[in-house]
This record gives sequence, C-alpha cells and structure tokens, in this order.
Amino acid sequence: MKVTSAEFVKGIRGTNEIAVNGIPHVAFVGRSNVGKSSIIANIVHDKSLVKVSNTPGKTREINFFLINKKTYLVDLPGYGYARVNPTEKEKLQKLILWYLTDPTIRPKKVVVVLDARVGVTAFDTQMFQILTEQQHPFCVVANKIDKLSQKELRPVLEEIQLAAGGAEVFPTSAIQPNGTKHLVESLFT
Ligand SMILES: Nc1nc2c(ncn2[C@@H]2O[C@H](COP(=O)(O)OP(=O)(O)OP(=O)(O)O)[C@@H](O)[C@H]2O)c(=O)[nH]1
Ligand SMILES: [Mg+2]
Repeated sequence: MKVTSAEFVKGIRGTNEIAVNGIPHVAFVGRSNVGKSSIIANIVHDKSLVKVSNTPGKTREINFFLINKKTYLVDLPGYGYARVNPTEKEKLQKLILWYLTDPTIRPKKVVVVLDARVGVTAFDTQMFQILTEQQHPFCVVANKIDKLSQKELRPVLEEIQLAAGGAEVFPTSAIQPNGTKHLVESLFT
C-alpha cells in the first residue's frame, strides 16, 4: 500500500483524547538523533510536515500524523540525549514512559529506531524490556545505513537481531528516496 495522504494532526504533552480515539497507532521511539522524524518524513514524502533538525532533542511533543485517513504515525521525542537540560530531559522521559505504559494506549506497532553506526545501546535494551513487559508488538529499524558498507552492516544487523529477540529488523536510510520501502510495506500492508 502507498501513502496517499498524510496530515499533521496534533502534538501532545500528556493525556489527550487523540491518543485514545480508536484510530490505530504506529509509534516511533528511539534515542535522540537516530532519525525518527526523518524516517517519518521519508514515509510521508513531505519533509515540511515533520520537524527534522541537526539539533538533537528537536521533537519535544508526541506528534500525531494521520496517514491515509486511517492510521496515526506517532513521532515520540528521543530518549537519552544528555545535552537537553535535566528538567526538560526528565519531562520528555516521563512523556515517553507515559505513552508506552498507559493501559488505555495500545499501539498496533512500536518501531524502535537505532543508528546503524552505533548499534544497540543500554537505552535500547531498556526499551526492548519495556515493550516486552507492556506486550506491545514491536520491530526494529537500523537507520543511516548509507553511512555503512554492506560488510560493516552485516554484524550490526546480527547484533540487533540478537538483542531484540524475535523482532523483525529493517535496515533503512531516511535520506534516500526508496530508503524506507521495506519498512513502509511492512507497516501499511
Ligand atoms: N546520513 C543520514 N542522516 C540521517 C538519516 N536519518 C536522519 N539523518 C540525520 O540525522 C539527524 C537527526 O534526524 P532526526 O530525524 O531529527 O532525528 P530524531 O530521531 O527525530 O531526533 P529527536 O527528535 O531528537 O529524537 C538529522 O540531521 C538528519 O538529517 C539517514 O538515514 N542517513
Ligand atoms: Mg524527532
């Protein structure tokens, strides 16, 4: 299936009707700067719709995009970025945890995005644990593969596979035109 329509609906910082209105969610989580917003921009073919920046910690709210008038793509703030001030960092962490643990919010799929050059960090391992505990179906994306050779990529994918248990792993490049093709096919078909 193709993405034929995408619109930004709302950014939230806590309990909001939009999170529980019955429209299914596909939610993107991951460390700051791994490329969550860029992947969403690539999926929706419209960079102006999603805030992408060189400044890590750009996404400060939980942003809801309505795709094909029937699914929310949910862009979560990044976790674990040290240079955001401590109060703000704690707020963002609470916001992410709220989204993932509130019993009324049941995402259809959570997409954990990693930077393929960095591999699996302690934050990611913790995220896999939370998602498993919460029984959220999840998959993993190894992004920025344009920065690696095929030879460098293989062991990274194996490492991710191992750390993520049985979860499916998608290599992506958000800066290439077809760089999220397999992921899109899996999420929307
Ligand atoms: N080379 C390369 N750069 C990428 C790729 N994806 C994202 N980037 C760059 O990485 C930086 C961070 O991208 P964002 O999409 O803002 O990252 P994010 O995960 O949403 O960050 P937060 O909102 O802070 O959590 C930007 O400079 C992007 O252009 C990719 O696949 N390849
Ligand atoms: Mg972002």
